[in-house]
Amino acid sequence: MRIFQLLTLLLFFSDVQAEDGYRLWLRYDRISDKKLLATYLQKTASISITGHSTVIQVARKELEIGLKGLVGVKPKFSTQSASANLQIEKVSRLIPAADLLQLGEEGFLIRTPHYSGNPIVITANSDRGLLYGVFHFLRLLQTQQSIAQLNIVSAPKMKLRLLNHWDNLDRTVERGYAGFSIWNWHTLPDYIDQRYIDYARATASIGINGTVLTNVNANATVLTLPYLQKVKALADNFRPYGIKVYLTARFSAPKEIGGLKTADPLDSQVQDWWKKKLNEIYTLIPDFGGLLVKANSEGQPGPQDYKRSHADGANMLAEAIAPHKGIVIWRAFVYSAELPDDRHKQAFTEFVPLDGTFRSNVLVQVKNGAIDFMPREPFHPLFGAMPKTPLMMEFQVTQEYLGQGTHLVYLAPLFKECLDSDTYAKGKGTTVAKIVDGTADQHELNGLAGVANIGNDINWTGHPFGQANWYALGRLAWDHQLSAETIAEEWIRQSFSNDAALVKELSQLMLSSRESMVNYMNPIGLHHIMATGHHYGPGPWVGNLNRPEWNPTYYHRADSVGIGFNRTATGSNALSQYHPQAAAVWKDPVNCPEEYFLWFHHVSWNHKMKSGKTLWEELCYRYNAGVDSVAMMRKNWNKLEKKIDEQRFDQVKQLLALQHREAKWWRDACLLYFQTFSRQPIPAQYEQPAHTLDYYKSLRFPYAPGN
Ligand code: GCW
Repeated sequence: MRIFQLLTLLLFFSDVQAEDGYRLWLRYDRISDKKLLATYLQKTASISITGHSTVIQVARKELEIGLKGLVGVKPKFSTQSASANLQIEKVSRLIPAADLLQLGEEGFLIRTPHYSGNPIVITANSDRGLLYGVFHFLRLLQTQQSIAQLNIVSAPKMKLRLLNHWDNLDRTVERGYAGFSIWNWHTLPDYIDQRYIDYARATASIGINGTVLTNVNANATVLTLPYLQKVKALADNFRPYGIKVYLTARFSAPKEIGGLKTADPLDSQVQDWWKKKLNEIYTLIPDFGGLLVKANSEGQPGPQDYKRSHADGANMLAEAIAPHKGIVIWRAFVYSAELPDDRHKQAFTEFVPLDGTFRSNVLVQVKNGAIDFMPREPFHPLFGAMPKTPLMMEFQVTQEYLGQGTHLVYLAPLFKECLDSDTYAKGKGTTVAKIVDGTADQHELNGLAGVANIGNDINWTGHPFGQANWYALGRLAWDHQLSAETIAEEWIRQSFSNDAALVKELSQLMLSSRESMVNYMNPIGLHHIMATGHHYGPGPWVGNLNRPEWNPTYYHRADSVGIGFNRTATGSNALSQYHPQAAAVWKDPVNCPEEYFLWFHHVSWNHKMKSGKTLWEELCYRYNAGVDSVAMMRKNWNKLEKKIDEQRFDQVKQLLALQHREAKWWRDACLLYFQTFSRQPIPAQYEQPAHTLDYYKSLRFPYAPGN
């Protein structure tokens, strides 16, 4: 072989081996621990798997890929369970019927029954359950768990576990920071990109069972036949992974693509149009999941354009989709330009009176907080306030206000904080999680969704650690009792390595990252003070936008006396929308946890905080603590150089430097601006701003992504 060819070949292989992040948490690298490897080899030496469905084929394929990588042997499959070491079978006779009962439709059981030799049994009531069991089994191996005596019973706590893509048909992604949309609408339906399959594998591996393909700021074109054929192609490829597709419905579609004069939900022609449209969709995609709707919000059309209510709109669609057993997910993210009331209160005011009027196949999807995916937000007062309506959770996985594509921010602590909050709706302990999973009010229909952070970047999420947020969303939708720590550890072990010291270091880095971000962006309950439009970086001075509640000045209310939004009875009284016991936590300025202080109170610059510092000093301290913690993250990351592949090490190193710079930018811009009100110096022990306030105000980012 010529030297040139050899070099090319070498280069090719080194490329293939490179950790570009494409493999996500499904890397399946060889088990390094020799003893474990021997056990795994023995336990998987022969595998029986019964059934022929496409779901079973996918499970087999994943075992093949997984075991080939992890133990280095292509598994031998048979349908004869008696002698196999690993027996994968629906409704296994080795497992008592009562145990199967608790698994429901999608759960699984992995057990080493003491009798009948020593096989491992993976069983479930459905093929989808088996697939989840297989993914879990592979996760056990990847995270190097003992599989000597297994007894795992796992069933999802939520019925609907969805990704919401805010992807447009032109492949731009609203609030997307990882390139363009992974859906290549132009080449669909003929061309099935391998990425679609790998997306389905990763998504199914964490238990997600539905994907809304399109942006909630919807385009009716996706409901036209040529596009529905493209949607069908995706649905056909996702079905074997237990993933249903959903679409966003533009409320004015009957006018825009149906030629009608109105989209009034009480108009019989409009109703017929939707019925026919849904028949068409279900003819192509018999298991189509349903429609997600953003209506009368931020300029989107909706039933209120015809003086009808949100329930009128949702019920009209729900009726049209009901014969197909589909559902309608109606978003509660509404606030109106005309209403002078605190935006915090508007969704509650609008939706609570509608409780009990929605059809049984409607869920109302509520963002975790009442404003908008802020770094820290109290839970949305709607949770617990609409007992007759299933409320679905909407988390943001893409990091619109949370560092976009440049900051390492692990979001599981944010998700958990909300899910574990006590609404007191049915007495102490009625957590948001219990409202959302349906247990508080016995809703069989229930679910959790996350706005996807996925794009066509080689590593899917832009920032390599963005993958952890996609992972965490799925794991928490499956089991919201998992801790942020457990999820981080699982993810690290699969995505980096099982080296105990590395796992510890990376966990610490991830688990502290959300609090750092809160400190350098929005400490002490500040919120919505980012720059206009693209929302990249700070913009607390912005006060000239048409709608009052789009202005940061509306939220922080800084003046010569102090700063913060008074939402108590002497202010907007948003607190009155919470259960009195929940409100009691925040109501009293003396006891209000300081992380929510300026969210609920207007506080004097000289107020003495728990630390003994004045509010102004505390603000300076927090912003600096945020920056310092990013400096610490950089230092700790650099120590890991020998333990992490070169490619990702370097990528994250650069991104952390960027994050450090941006954290300083947030700190300096915000402190300089708030200083114009506090009229006090930034204490000398802190690094002083590098530029003037005018400089920060002059910065422009016309092409910032995601806008
Ligand atoms: O957070 C805001 C975003 C919008 C988004 C909207 C929503 C899809 O800035 O880009 O629109 O929320 O959730 O509807």
